[in-house]
Amino acid sequence: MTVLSVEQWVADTAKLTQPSDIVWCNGSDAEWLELTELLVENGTFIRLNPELRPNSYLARTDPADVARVEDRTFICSANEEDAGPTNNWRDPLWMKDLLRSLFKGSMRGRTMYVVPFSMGPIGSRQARFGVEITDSPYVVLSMHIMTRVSTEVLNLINAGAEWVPALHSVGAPLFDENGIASADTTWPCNVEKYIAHFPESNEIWSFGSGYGGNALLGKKCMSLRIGSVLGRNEGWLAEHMLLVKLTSPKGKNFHIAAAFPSACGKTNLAMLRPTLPGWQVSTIGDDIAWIAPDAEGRLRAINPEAGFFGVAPGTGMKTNPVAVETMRSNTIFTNVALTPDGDVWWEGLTDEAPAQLTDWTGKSWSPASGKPAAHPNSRFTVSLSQCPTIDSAWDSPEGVALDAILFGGRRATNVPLVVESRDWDHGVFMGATISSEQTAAAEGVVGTLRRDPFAMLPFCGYNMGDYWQHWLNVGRGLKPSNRPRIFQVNWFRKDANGKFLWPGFGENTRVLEWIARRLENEVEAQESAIGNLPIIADLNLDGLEITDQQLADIFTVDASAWSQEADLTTEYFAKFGAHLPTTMSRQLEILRKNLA
Ligand code: OXD
Ligand code: MN
Repeated sequence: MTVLSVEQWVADTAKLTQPSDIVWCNGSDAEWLELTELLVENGTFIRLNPELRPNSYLARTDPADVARVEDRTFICSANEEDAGPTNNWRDPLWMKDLLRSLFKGSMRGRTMYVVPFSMGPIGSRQARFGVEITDSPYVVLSMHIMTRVSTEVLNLINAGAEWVPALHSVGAPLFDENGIASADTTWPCNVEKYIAHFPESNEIWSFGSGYGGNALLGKKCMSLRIGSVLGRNEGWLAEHMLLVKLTSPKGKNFHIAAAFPSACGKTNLAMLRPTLPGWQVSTIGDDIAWIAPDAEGRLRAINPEAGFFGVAPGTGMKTNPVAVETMRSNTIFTNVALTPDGDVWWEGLTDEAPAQLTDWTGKSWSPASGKPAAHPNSRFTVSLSQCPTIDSAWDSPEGVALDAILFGGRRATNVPLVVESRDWDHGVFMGATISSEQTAAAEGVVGTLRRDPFAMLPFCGYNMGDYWQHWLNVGRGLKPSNRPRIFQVNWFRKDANGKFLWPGFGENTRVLEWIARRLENEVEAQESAIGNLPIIADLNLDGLEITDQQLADIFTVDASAWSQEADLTTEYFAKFGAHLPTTMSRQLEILRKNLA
């Protein structure tokens, strides 16, 4: 689809953005060394104590550039309807004009880096290539970790492979058009931000932010928004899912992909330490899975990423010891706190906060400061290869054959701990109706449902109704016996007093064990209005302190509460008009009939 040569694109972009220098990146150790030294020198990076945290760095962002900016994220398809009611749409010609004016001279005085990268192992039929142009060395280093940066990618593109042009500028030139200089900062960015996607030409243009998914364009922009469009066109699925291998005490392996909205503990589940003896979880990915039918009619999944970009707060020896181990070295930390001996800290790393810290804004901090030392969205960026529980297949070009798909939200009510779909179509309905109750005023009205279908709300690059139909179509193309079984899980149900009913974390293995036993047809399930529930006696609850009442509560299907939820789903589905698959309306009718 991309007819442009990389060379021509780089030349055109340089003409537009006017950098002082162009560097073609290759992902080498020498490049890492050179750029880390540059960033330490200019103050963007603080080198952490090499004895405590070898080859690791702390970056502090501008306080106005700390997260993905969903309201500044745009899908620019020719027809507004193709972006659908869940996306911010802009006319592609209008947006290109605007972006050209913003990018004009935006790299003056800076170096423009050209970063050829692969999402997925180079050589995998499921991998896709991209080239990111950026004026941020922080982005280049993060791309080293998060993707496979290599000259081989450039050679393959020059030999004719498809690629996605991904253009990024922090939007902070060091000179204006008259040559008048502005002072540099340690985190250059622009108050105006645009994260724009052009699904008809597979292009990404990102302006004004240096942070995370706004700037590391292989991640949400390419692997999900553009990826979902490529998947629709080519017959595969680009998903916001973790990917793990579960191994039973008998040595049987199950590959599981799981979609959860952001901030529902995906990284914790991807690195789960089972509490049940003999069970093992090995990690393949914590955020994104690319899933495609293979020649045998099964779904195979790869993790297109090569690193973790995990949320630091709440990650500690109790909640996720594997993540803590993973980031002992070779890690970029962003917006965490600094200890007096040159190491990092964040809320939840240890039970007790150190007496003295430098907080994420660079100010002196003590537990009496009354505010968090690390930003709530502070991050660690580290290679998958450093994860002690990494699965041997993480880098395999063939990926893994999927056995089960899990959908989870953060639901205090209604949704049981685990429920199995009756069939593929019902499973797609479960995915389409994922939601979380709002827990903070900042998210909306507390207690109302935030819909996050397939956990893809901010990440689907086309009309969400068409995306559901695509899921239905992919399932229809598989032999029924080959289709992964679909389950809904909910670790967050609460009792009447607002207390969590389920301990979560490592204890979630008990749910995975039941799922594995279902996959092996070892246990029956009981039908309910919303799907197949476990027979309580089949759950392994050995050593778990949970009362019969709590167990009953966690599996209660309250028909009247579910009817109210079905009404909300009717309202929600109406937004999609003619793009709502009839199968989804039929599933909603089945639900209503079952509840009656
Ligand atoms: C993420 C997210 O950062 O989903 O992975 O927000
Ligand atoms: Mn995510």
